[in-house]
Amino acid sequence: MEKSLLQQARASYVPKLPIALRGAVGIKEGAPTQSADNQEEIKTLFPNTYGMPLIEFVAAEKSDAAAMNVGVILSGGQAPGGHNVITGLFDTIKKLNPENRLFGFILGPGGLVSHNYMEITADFIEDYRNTGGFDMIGSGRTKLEETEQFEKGLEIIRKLDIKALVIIGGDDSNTNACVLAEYYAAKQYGVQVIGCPKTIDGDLKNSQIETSFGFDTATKTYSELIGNIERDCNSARKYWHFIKLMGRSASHIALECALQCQPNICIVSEEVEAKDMTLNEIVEQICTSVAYRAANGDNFGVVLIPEGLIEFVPAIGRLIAELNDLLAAHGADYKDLDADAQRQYIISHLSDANKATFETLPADVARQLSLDRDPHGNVQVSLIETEKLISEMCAAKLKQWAAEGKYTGKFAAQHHFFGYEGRCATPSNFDADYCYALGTSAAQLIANGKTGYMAVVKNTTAPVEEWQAGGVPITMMMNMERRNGQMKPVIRKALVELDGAPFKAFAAVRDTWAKETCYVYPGPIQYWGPSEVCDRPTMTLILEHK
Ligand code: FBP
Repeated sequence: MEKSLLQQARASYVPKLPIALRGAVGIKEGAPTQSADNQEEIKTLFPNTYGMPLIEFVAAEKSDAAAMNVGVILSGGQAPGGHNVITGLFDTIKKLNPENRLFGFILGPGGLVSHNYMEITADFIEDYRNTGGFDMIGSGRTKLEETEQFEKGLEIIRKLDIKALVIIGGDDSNTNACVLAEYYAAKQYGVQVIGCPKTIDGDLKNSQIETSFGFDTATKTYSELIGNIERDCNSARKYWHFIKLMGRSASHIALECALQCQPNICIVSEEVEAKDMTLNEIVEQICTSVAYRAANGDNFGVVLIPEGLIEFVPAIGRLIAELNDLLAAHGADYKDLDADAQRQYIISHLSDANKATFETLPADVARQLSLDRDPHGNVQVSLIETEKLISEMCAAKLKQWAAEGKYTGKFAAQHHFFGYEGRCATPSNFDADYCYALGTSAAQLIANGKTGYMAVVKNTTAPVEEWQAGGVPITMMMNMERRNGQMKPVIRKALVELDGAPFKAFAAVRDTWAKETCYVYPGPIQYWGPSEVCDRPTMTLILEHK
């Protein structure tokens, strides 16, 4: 691998670890836990892994661990820091016993089922320390949920004498990790399964998980780009920039970037849903800012749009729910028809209210909503050009306002989508340290015989030495939700809370941002330099833990 100069210098960064994980590690067990909701159903579905206690790691005199081989899987979308979870895991199992071996399953959970793996060796792993990306072993979105897949996986687990699997993934992948842990426990196979909280989306968090890894680096990367655009926009003063930001459902990324960059407008999907807003009302909100600023001679601005917005507009959300059921029950009847015939089939099967919504959407957006789903049943919102849809609707509204004499400015729009460019960025110090600690914790959970746990690290707004590492039973985060037309046990996704500190901080100042030019230019992630610049956590984390 040819390495850039930054990569070469960054390779020697030694991630900081919480004190409890630096030497020999012991565990402290808390009280039994309960699931987030639907306790009786979750308990019945997970009889072997329900109710386990929280675990905290503490410094110990010495720790004994039996020899063990471990398998690791990267699952779902890339997030900066994944490689450091693996280096933390590798270094710890080797420290526990140099004979221990680590196997990586290639291209995600599918690698376990198809027995596609490689051994991660000391030489090999050196090239990946503190690097972004998941290219060390690749990632994939295969959903592990069938008994046949679990049994197929067991064959290779037995062959490689693997004691435990570490699944590094988001809410869907950790839900599957929990199902797998329960299955192997019920069968008494003696195979442990441990999860790690990954996703740039920041929506895998709760009372026990402060943040998912990758959110810090991805939002800092986007904020650098948004700040650059703001400065360009404030220099030329002739464009409105519509920027769609990744985050499949929750608006945490958009909100964090807004807090860092202070754009004129940031739409928060959760607010749109709570206020039962229509697309037209969102457009009016933006146009009001455009018209106000134009009256002051400011024909420029920046609008942030979360990529999940479309699903949160209540009328469209109701349409998607019906489309999901239709897809589950009759998808096979129409998925191979041509585009027009598919559209007609769908229209003829929808309820009147949803049919009306479907017919008003541009054809490509309607098609995306009705057809393509990822293996977990999610609408692929990254493929929908919401930023163009909204800016075109704004242009039409402003034209109408101009005709009515309500607006006299010039409106020229530029469009951007920031998503993939943040997912593999070189991890910030925060993510490099956090991920290394998560990998170390996963190894310690395995060494202590735990299964069905997620590795966690808390108190992350304090200096790293004061971080608290441990494990949380995955069942504790679960509830029942409707997926693909059926009620399923899943990890509850954390959406932006409208009474939470980050949203309130934003809501308190956004009217000023909409009228004036208050841009902040965060600049690029810094890896060396003053700690207040290099080690600072996200504003979301700081505000949530004030
Ligand atoms: P995960 O939930 O798997 O971490 O993925 C997050 C994400 O980056 C979303 O923000 C985005 O909508 C989606 O993945 C894009 O998926 P893909 O990489 O398959 O295009």
